[in-house]
Amino acid sequence: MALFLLSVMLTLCAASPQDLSGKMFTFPEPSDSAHVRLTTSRQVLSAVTVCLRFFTDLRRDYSLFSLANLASDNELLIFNSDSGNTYNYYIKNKVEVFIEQHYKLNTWHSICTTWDSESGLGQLWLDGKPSSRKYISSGSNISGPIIIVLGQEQDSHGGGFDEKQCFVGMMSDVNMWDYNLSPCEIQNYMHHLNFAPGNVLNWRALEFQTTGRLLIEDKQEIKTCN
Ligand SMILES: *[C@@H]1O[C@H](CO)[C@@H](O)[C@H](O)[C@H]1NC(C)=O
Ligand SMILES: [Ca+2]
Repeated sequence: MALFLLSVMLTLCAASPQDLSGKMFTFPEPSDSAHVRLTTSRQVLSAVTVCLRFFTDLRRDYSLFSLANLASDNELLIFNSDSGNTYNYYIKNKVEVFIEQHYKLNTWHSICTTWDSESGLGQLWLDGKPSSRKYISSGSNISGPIIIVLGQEQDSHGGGFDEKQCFVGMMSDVNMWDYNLSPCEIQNYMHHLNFAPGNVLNWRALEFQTTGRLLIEDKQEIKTCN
């Protein structure tokens, strides 16, 4: 009976996408457990774009976006290292390093990453500025069962978290597409203009579960108050 209720609850949670427009996830303290698990029905991806916004004062390594499957815990991983100036972008456990990605602490930033399995090229756009396009991995798709985690870095399928790599701060506007956004679409995302919402993950209809101390709050933006 308990198992039955649990499975009903899990089904209900998974079946109710939420519109998080104007909201953010707040990760208020380091831990090896607090995280958001994002659910998608899409399990085979021959190309991807991930875009999100973040705000932090971390000077250590941390994960921004961790997608694992059974074959690799770093199937798609956006990992900030070297005191914030370098991004390690993993696809299928292969990594390319993107240097000189300076950004101010205590400020909202947008980041988008693209990859496609045909060319194998990955690219990163920090606050709308492109990186070099670099070869990471080609010839096979990202495939399921996919587990996507915000706030922690997976070293196993859905687990293996390390407090030293957790995210502390705020995150918002997480979207993922099964194709590469054009440079113009990335600029539109960055400037909060019209863009096609993610067809793999859509911030306006997000299916997720949270674990541990984290909050969904109104996004804080400094605007003129009337
Ligand atoms: C990747 O997935 C696409 C469908 O999304 C499929 O057409 C293609 O054959 C797959 N490629 C490989 C190498 O499995
Ligand atoms: Ca990992």
